[in-house]
Amino acid sequence: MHIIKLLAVNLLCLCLAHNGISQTAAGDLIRINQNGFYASGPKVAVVINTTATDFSLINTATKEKVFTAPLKASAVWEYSNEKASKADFSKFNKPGTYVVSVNGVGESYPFIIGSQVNLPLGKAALKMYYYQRASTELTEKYAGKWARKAGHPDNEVLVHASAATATRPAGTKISSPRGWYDAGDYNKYIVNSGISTYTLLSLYEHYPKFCDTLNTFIPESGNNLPDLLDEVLWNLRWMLTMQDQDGGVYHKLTNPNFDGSVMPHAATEARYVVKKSTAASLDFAAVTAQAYRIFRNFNKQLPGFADSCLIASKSSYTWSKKNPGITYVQSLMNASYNPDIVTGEYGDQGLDDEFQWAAMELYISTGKFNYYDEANLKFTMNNFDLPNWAKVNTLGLYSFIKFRSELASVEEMELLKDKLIKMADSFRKNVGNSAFGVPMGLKSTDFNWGSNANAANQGVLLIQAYNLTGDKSYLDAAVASLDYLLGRNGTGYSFFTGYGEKSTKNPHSRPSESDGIEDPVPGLLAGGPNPGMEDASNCGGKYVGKLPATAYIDDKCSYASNEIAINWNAPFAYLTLAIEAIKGPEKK
Ligand code: 9MR
Repeated sequence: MHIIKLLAVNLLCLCLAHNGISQTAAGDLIRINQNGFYASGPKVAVVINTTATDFSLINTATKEKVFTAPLKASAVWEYSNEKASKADFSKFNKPGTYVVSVNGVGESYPFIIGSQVNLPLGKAALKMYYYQRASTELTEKYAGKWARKAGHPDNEVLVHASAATATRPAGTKISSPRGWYDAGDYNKYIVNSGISTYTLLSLYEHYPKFCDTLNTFIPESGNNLPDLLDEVLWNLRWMLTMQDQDGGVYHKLTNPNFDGSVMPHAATEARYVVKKSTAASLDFAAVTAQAYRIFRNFNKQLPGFADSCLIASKSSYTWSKKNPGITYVQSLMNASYNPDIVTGEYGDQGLDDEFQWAAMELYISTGKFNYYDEANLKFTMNNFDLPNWAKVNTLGLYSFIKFRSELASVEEMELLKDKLIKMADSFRKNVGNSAFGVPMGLKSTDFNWGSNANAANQGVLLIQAYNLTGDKSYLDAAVASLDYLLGRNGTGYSFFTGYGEKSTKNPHSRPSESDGIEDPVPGLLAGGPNPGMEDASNCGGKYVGKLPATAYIDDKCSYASNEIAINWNAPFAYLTLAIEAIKGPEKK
């Protein structure tokens, strides 16, 4: 029976090979980081549902078999319901391009072994923000075949009735240009800008020397600022325009309805700033406090800019204390004001974490004890968790850890360090425990809308633990998060456009949907598997996998699994580039 089955499989493979698709079939069964591995680091693939006992590496240039080793005993990954056998070739460290080959299965997609393997991806992840710029043309020089006309000047934005004040009544026009489009849609949301901008600024704050030399080839490249900061300024300057005269910050700048699938210049609906919210104001306060710390070192290039950030931060924090519970609930807002707004909500009912984050950043930036007291650290140690747009206080924890030597007065510093290490330990442990060898899936809730940002943020958290302890096993675990995102996952996709033979090709992103160019804009991280499948009706039965780690479709219909977003790319950019900053070029 067994032999008959094997023969049948081989026959099937031969037929597929004849049709030129055997590579794909085999590639789908050998899940591997399709970008590659550091010569000196761990290198693991997982082989699905196989009875084979060993695997080999083949050099794609010479066709030579260069390494053979046994497969590890298999285990079932509960999130994809697949039996996974690990192929560990960490010992093999010769630079080159290879495939993993398994008898009866075939060959994996190709990958490289080398030095600085994630540098191109990190730069592409940053360049994504250039492609997301509102209010500007993207020229061929910088955007290549993805050049496009300017869209959304946003210099005449209407104050929505929900945001009206005596000095800015409904219908007042304000100028609020620049900023990054949030995601596959063209709206600009402060809450989501908060965590995204912080994450990119942290990359700079944690690795300034490395970032100073990063060239992402944007129009500002070669001016007197690092490219990363030039890019962040595009969004930060927009954020600053979102502050009302009383210090509060508008929740978002948006059309009433989502645009159709058109290029930016063709999306010309009226735009509004809507109701000020406490979450937006506090996220704004945190980011502008952090920006002050970074840009005060560039006062010559940007006279007064850092100071304006700090002033803006303090006034939005003060506004939030006076208005501590103004949540953004779109249905309620639409019941009271016109026109109805139906774009992304970024609604958040729990604001303790936003208060804590803003207070922590302001304390680091000013040294003023009132912010330290208001951060209320003593009683909130259990409230830290993996960050996302709605849960932000762990970002403040990262900043405290980073500035620990300057924060001698913080009594809770040991507790904070302990908290970070405990969180990192549980993710690191999952690398050893999970059948796919990844931090992802510690909790089943890791798989939700934007799950890939959870994977990337787990990597970012592990990097903080590495920076605190110097323990290399945290760094290796962070690299495993990248392995997950680039192919060692329940779908076999590399979720990063432009990198990997089987990578996301049809992201839910209006420019990539409507530019008439086959290749998607490069450097976009797809949202990833999401068993919620909130777009199932939109995607007409196209989801094949429905399990937590397989509920993904590479189709532009899928905003719930295949959209792109600034808060998903940011931890990916941080992760790839922090790893590069730490490792540097490997010595031969
Ligand atoms: O990332 C957001 C996710 O956590 C929410 O579950 C989802 C539904 O509210 O919205 C996501 O954010 C979207 C935003 O509302 C509008 N722009 C696109 C964002 C990514 O899909």
